[in-house]
Amino acid sequence: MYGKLFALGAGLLFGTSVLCLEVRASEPTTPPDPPEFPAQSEPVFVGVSDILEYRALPEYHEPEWVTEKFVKTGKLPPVKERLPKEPLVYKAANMPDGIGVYGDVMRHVIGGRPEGWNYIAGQSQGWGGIDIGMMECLTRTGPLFMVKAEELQPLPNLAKSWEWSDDGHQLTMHLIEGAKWSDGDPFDAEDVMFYWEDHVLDPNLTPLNGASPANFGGESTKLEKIDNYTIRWTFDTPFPTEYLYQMAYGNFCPGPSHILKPKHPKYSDNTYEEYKNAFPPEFMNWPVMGAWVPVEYRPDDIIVLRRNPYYWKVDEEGNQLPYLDEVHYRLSTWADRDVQAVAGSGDFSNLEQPESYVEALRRGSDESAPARLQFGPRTIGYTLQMNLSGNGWGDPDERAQAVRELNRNLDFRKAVTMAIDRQRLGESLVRGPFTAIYPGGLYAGTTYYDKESTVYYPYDIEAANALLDGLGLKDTDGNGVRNFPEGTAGGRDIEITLLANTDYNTDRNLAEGVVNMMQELGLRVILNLQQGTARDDLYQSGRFDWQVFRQTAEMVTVVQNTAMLAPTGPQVHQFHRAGSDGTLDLLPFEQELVDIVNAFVRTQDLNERAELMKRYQKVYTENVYSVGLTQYPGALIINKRFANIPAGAPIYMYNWAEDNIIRERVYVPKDKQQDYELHPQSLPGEPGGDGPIT
Ligand code: BQZ
Repeated sequence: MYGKLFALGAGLLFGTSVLCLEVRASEPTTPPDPPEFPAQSEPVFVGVSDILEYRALPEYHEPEWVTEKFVKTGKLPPVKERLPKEPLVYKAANMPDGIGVYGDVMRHVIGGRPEGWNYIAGQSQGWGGIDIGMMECLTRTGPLFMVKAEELQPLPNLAKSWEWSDDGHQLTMHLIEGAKWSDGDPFDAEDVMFYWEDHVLDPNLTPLNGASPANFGGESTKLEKIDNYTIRWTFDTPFPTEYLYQMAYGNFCPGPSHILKPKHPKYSDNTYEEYKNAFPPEFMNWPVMGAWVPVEYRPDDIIVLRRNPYYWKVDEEGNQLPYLDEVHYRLSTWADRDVQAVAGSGDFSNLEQPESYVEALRRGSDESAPARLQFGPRTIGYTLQMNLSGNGWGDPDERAQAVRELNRNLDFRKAVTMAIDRQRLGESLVRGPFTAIYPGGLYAGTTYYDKESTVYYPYDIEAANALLDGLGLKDTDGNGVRNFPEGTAGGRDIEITLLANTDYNTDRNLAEGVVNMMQELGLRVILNLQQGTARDDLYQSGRFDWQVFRQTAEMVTVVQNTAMLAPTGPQVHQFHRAGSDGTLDLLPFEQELVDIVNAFVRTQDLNERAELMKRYQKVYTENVYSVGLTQYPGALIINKRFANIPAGAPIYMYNWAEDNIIRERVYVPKDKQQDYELHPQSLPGEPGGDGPIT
């Protein structure tokens, strides 16, 4: 009693906040509700069988010029022979504008750059939809945004059907029969097994997007070839339907084994580095299962792709897809993608950097604007991730190791999260109803989100400083920066490197905001700004203290990349991987998260799943597993001449919009077609050849 009165009196007397005399960390609370932001259009929810099926049709068609210039001249077999016995058939009733016509181009602009075509050895092609369109996968998830909840499960794709054994431990998958790579080589189980055995299971290789055994249940999971078109999985746990999501883009997209195998170290004298780099971007006509094949590459300028003559999908009238004969990827910047899509010199963008929103909205609102904007739900989110490895991941020096020890301390993470003014941070990107305070963890507005399970430590710089005082982190040399305790890193100033991706203004702006806010906490945060690919390499190898990170699908849908929700394997997690001794030094709450995620995958009971994700959210946010920064909606910018763009297509949910809109069904009505083709009436040539043939 008297203590409090004295404190009050003393406080009033000395004009300091009475709180600072008996400060405690702000009471955790639940986050404020995000400001209303209705998505501008809603999907028409359907069942999987309303979208597609696999069946033989009475007749097939192709662009007339293909018949005239290629089939009649003997350069290509007739289209019927180029298609599987039962091609994938897209149903007209699910096509917003019905059966399409051939012709025209989709002009993408991207901010990445191609390293080469060896996607399954970990090479990036520059993102922005180029890999999504080339590398087809066992199942498909992008279009699931339009699938009704009671039927939600990954779409068949290269795997056309599957069934579980009675005990749920085996999954038999049937591959599409008679499909061919774009150079005519048969697609079959050999391609699947080469990907699985010599890439996912090979510890020397990590396919792009990081597929590892942990995505499929760990080392105990087995995959075997039954015959050319049948594979069989064997899992420890019964009915792990989760893994069907992992068999989609990102984690199970086989490569052309007939081209790759001879270069793989297991079958050649190549090193792994030589194998990974054996197919540079200059290698034209790279065989794909996707709708378009790279036929021209001009560094820092453009990649041009032409229609795949063996593409294994048709519409209900038997027209071989895609409708679009050509696709471009202009090699520029992500910000320029927005500008060009709005101006009409590009055709597509995921408006995902809030700095561009006001101008894009202004330009897009004009009746004569070449493109339309379609805002979706708040599925873009950023978080500040701390490297939580204490046993050597990324080979830290003494300073970095000392930072990691702080990262592993809950009071330190609480201090950091309470020193972030999220309202100010969001408004620094864009004013208006777009950004929302994001505490970290699962996103508000998504299936498994539960507000009451979400712990939010509000902005409170006094309490934050008191926490660091309590950790004995004093500014011993009076230069405004706290010092490590004596005996740690020589008692030097606490300097923390912050990794951020310079490909995006948003990443850079958020990182600069964090740097400024940490100054008030007496921490010197030093920006480490890296271009996309370099950033990816640094974070994947653990060479960072902190990083500003745009979150991936698992925080939106949970059912995808589920294994990545916690360090469920040594090389799975974004900010905690195994140290040099191969072990994961998990903190107790991390082990709890791992157990929750593993339990989630093991059950199909929807109520149990919901309860598990409430626990996940509680453990994640009360321990400040990562420091949420901001969450906001994106908008699809698409040129108005395109037809068959599904209503309510989000720029990011189960995948990016480049997958969600099903580009192989998109077309341009004849009267709106433009003359953008750079290689009209040509087709891909021989793999490694010098370009398209006419
Ligand atoms: C969308 C996407 C399609 C990767 C990439 C890029 C990489 C990350 C992420 C996005 C780009 C676009 O995102 O920003 O709008 O077109 O490509 O793949 O950020 O650096 O590693 O995860 O998807």
